[in-house]
Amino acid sequence: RPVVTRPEAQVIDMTSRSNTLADREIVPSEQTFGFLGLGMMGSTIVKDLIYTGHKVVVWNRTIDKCQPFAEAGAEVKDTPMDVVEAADIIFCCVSDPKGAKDLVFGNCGVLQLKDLNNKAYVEMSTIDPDTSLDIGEGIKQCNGRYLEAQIHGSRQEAADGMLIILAGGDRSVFEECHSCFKTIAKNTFFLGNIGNACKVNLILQTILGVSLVGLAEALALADRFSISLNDIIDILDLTSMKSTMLLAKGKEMAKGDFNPQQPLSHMQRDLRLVLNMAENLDQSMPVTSITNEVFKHTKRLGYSEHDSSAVFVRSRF
Ligand code: NA7
Repeated sequence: RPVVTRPEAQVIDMTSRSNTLADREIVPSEQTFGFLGLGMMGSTIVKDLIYTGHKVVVWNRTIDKCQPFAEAGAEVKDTPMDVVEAADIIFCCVSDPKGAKDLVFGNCGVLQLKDLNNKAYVEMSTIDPDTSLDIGEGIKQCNGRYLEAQIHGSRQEAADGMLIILAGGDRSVFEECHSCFKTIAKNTFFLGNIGNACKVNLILQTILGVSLVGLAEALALADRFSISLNDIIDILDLTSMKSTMLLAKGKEMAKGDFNPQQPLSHMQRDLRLVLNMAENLDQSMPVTSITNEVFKHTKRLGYSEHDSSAVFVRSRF
């Protein structure tokens, strides 16, 4: 198996601002916002919230990642529970459903506080509807309010303030998050009950995952014929099939540049969640199943932390 170089560690640039912020006239909410999880998405979001004048309290499992935010004016806490005590509305943005549940139900988690006193908890980590229902139930049983706010978009779209927010659950929380959502997103949708936003987000990810594997296989075939991939992309651009995503990902595949905008491990996690959802409904999804296998295999080849477009490498074998 060839040795695969890990992508360079991404470092958040605390000085960069998205161009979109200048046009949005954001009046920051007076409430204090807690933030659990300062990965690439969380960091990008918190940076812009601080810049637009929101009061922010943060926690991250690896504590070192909090330092630049402390310097930028955020308060740093030792545990998720401490963040909940200090904030009115708490956002969570971690890798997966297990991490999201740990932060709520685990030791030093949110529910250790017993009485949330009408505080709001907003789940931004990509999760499945059942996990969201469990978290929502736990929060409500402790007198809290719950909103799932799934963030659809790449790390670059987060940096540009161009995410799409898909929300479900408590409408009052959705309204109270208005200035935060306006800071980070180009559109927000309130989709009703808990679970609906998770379903919509995972359905969109299914379209993305299946499209990427189709693109990768087609470009790999072109490569076998020694047809220039750039020519294929230029021609694709002139057809009715063109889309910003297909063109951007095609260019990345042609260059072999898999700088993680949407890490491959996240894409495979999403497909796994989709298939579990479908399983519960006896819904047949043969193409998605194969797509999941393709991403799983690419992960095994060492491309977990690369962009999802690295699926092209596997197609070329
Ligand atoms: P990253 O950059 O991989 O960051 C993942 C974050 O999740 C990071 O802060 C991790 O903490 C944290 N994490 C992961 N597992 C846990 C557990 N078990 N407990 C606490 N914290 C945890 O991902 P992104 O920021 O790109 O994406 C985050 C979410 O946004 C994801 O669901 C996307 O789909 C949308 P660490 O720094 O490793 O200590």
